[in-house]
Amino acid sequence: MVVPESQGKMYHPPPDLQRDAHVPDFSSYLTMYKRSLENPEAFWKEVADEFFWKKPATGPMLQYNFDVTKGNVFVKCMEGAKTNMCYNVLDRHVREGNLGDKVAYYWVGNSPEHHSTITYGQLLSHSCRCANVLKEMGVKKGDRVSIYLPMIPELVYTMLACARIGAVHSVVFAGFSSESLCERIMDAQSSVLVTADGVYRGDKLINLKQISDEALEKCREKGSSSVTKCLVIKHQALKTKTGASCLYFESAPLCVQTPWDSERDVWWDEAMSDSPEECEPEWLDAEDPLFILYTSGSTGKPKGVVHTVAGYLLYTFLTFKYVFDHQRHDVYWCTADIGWITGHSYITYGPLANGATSVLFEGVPVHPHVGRFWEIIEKYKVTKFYTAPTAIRLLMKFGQEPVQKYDLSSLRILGTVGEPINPEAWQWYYEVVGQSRCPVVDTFWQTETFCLLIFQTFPFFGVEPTILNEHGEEVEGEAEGYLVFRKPWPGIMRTLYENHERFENTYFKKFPGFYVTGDGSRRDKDGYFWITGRIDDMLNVSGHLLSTAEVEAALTLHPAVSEAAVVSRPHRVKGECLYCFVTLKDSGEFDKKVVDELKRLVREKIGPIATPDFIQNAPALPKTRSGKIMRRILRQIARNEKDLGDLSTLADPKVVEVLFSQRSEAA
Ligand code: 6R9
Repeated sequence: MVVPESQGKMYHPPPDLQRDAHVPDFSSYLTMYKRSLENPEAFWKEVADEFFWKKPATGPMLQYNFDVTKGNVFVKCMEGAKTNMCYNVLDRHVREGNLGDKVAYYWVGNSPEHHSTITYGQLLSHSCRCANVLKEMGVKKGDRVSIYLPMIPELVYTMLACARIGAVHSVVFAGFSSESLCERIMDAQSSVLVTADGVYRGDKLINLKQISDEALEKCREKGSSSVTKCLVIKHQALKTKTGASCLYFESAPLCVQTPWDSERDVWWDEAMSDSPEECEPEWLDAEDPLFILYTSGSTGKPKGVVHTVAGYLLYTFLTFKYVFDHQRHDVYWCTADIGWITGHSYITYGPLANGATSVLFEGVPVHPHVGRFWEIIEKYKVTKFYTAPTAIRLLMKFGQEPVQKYDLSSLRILGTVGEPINPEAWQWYYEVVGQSRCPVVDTFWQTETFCLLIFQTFPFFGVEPTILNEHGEEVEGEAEGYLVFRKPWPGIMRTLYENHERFENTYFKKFPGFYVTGDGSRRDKDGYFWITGRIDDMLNVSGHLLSTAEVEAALTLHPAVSEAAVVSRPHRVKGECLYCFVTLKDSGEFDKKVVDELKRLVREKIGPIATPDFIQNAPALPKTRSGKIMRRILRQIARNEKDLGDLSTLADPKVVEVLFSQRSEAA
């Protein structure tokens, strides 16, 4: 196992983990990897053999064109085959694998009082009943269904129900505003919206039905009334003793009736109660769409990334199996929200395709106390745990004590995703959470790539990354530049919904013949890939290219720092200079001493060229709802540009005001 290079050490997995693993060592991995590139047809065919195909493929495992100058960009996997995702992730296990009684999910609510267990058999029956409800509402193959739900089991039932009848689901994270929901409903032209009356996130009540009503009203005002039915779940946490849905507001114990349109709105419980448990799957073409997921894109209209049935099934299955080394008795937990791609691939489809047992967690890491994650790991004896660097940095702030209160001896493998992980966070995750015994798997991928691509700084099966310079030339050996891919893998996106031109322009125009990720990467002398962050996060200081990620990693090595974000600011002499936003741990005080120490640290770790010109105290950083730092906004704060444009993707817009008021002009 390799770790961020600045640590300069190799960490090896414990021998028992290695002995029982699907791939026991790196050389076996390399043999399989080489085979996946040299003979993709045989490699993917073997994977496909794990699943049920109503009709076999007539075309090859993969066909594609990545070169815009030679015609339309396309990718096809197993053309001619017919199958069904829901059948493969549920019926196959229940009917053929005898897993009907195996736990699919341990659901854990926002409040520790709320929890339940769902077996594969129950998941199948709920999904079929929901599929019948949707059919009853007129949903047919190819129709879009928008899902605006918190992390409750009904979210998974609805996704699988759509997959069963060939409807295309579009899950919208339940923290988005009515404006964002409306935009996504309109783009997808969904005919049904599935939502809940409300949900508590921590101790904050989110009035989902009201937001949904506002979204539908906004769509109507904009001339779009595609949604004819709204299916509404009564959230368990909002049910009163009488069973009525009731929204309590913090300020007053007031029961507010859920807003209702009796023509359009249907209660889930009522619709499900007499819905039949049998539902014949719709046999779909391999290349039929499975879902649309809008990327959180920091600027412009969201992009409706489209993924298709067969390619997704193969890739989500395989990545989950190998990257987390899935074993039959594992209890796996990915803390992401299903509203993001990580949740689609590694809470819903990947684990289910493998017949895994997962934790489905509705809450937040610090409610009702800062040891919530560790408490859940202890209770369910979680073996594989997958989270984001931002969550690790948040929890690090509270020190080791909340972690050490719990028994985490069940843990075997830890994973991270979403951003580059800084060495400080990596070290804490490895030593404090994993007790220096669990490998930490860093996984790099994107909504567009569907499933993970590079893990442990090495590509996954079938994936061949390369690095291009500014002129689009491939650079060999040790190099840094644009991370691109010359060939597809089964799970790559196929298009942007109803906008193939934008798809080609965004990802394939810059360097014809390559899928351009938009990320930068460095390849070291051993051929490992180190993601340096979004290309637009690169800085050019006095002609030296620096990645924001490496400066951030240096800053977070300081014991008082919990998080840092670095942006560029124009500089008369250097062209650009570094402006750093630094969040201190609870105990830390932001003073000149810390600023000087931080500057020294960056100088030491990277070199004098990277010495920050500005370091600002940031009580919090502006983040998207999926936890990504919005550097665009930080850049504008650094430049004192007040017109910030669209802030709708921000989780907490108040952060921006605070940062403006504390701008640092001191060099
Ligand atoms: C899965 C997901 C994609 C962007 C991607 C990159 C960044 C994700 C990363 C990482 C460094 C990692 N990213 N994982 N950067 N190391 N392990 O997050 O998808 O929301 O589409 O974001 O996230 O910049 O291009 P998505």
